[in-house]
Amino acid sequence: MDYQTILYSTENGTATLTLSRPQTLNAFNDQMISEATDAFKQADRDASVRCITLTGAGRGFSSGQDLADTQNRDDGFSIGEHLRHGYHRLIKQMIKTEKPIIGAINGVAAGAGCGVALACDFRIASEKATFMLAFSKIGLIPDSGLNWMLPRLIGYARAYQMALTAEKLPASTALEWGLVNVVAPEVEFAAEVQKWATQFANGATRAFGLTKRSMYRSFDMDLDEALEYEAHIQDIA
Ligand code: LHQ
Repeated sequence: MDYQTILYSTENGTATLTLSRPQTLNAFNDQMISEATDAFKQADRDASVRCITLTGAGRGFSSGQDLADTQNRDDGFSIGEHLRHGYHRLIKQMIKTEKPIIGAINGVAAGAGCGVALACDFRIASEKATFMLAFSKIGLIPDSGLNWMLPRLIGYARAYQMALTAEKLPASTALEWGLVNVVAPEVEFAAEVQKWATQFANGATRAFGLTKRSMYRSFDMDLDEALEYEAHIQDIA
């Protein structure tokens, strides 16, 4: 697949996927959702890829759904169907990709862009990055998995606060709240991302993938089931 809205490259075991519609702060149109989903699939299948980095071109990570694209539609557009056929596929593909995905959050991650950031496994934020549940400003509820992911990551009180206020959460608070793993000054950001990507790409890829699967599965399990599942997966590892 030739990509027009994202950049995709591989080097030294790391695939780098760059959302590339900088004039909109990398807002998702249908094509970008579908190309990003395809690129994650490709990275998952490619045995030479052992770590994936997701970032944004220009000053934003992603501003979420391209609102201009949605507003101009007169084709019986349903948000529910748009989510089911677009973002749900992307988010599920990211979760089922059994390789660590680093979210290199270079700037604002708003709306569905924040959902995509949270579907990454390890988040490195530039000091300039912000996280924003923009939905309530346009009368919507958080989507793209945010209602599932965010309370698990930072607890209900803070997650609901983010939804109600729709304010930009600075990177420093995101770190304090456990929304990101690392914050780096802008000048050191690229090197920091590179450092972690190299470390993960040189690690136990199969075990990293199985750990991701086991941790996600544990969300739906009681302790007995989780212990049994660990034993089963450990045999595979
Ligand atoms: C944009 C966008 C954008 C298009 C900035 N679209 N152009 C799912 C299914 C279906 C429907 C609805 O939603 C969803 C899920 C969602 O994601 S809902 C949430 C959608 N996102 C938003 O509501 C965020 C809207 N954007 C903003 O609030 C601001 O742009 C943020 C806070 C992200 C950044 O603010 P600034 O740094 O001040 O930048 P800016 O506002 O000046 O934006 C820069 C340019 O990007 C500007 O274009 P222009 O031609 O004037 O330079 C914006 O129009 C464009 N842009 N977000 N989502």
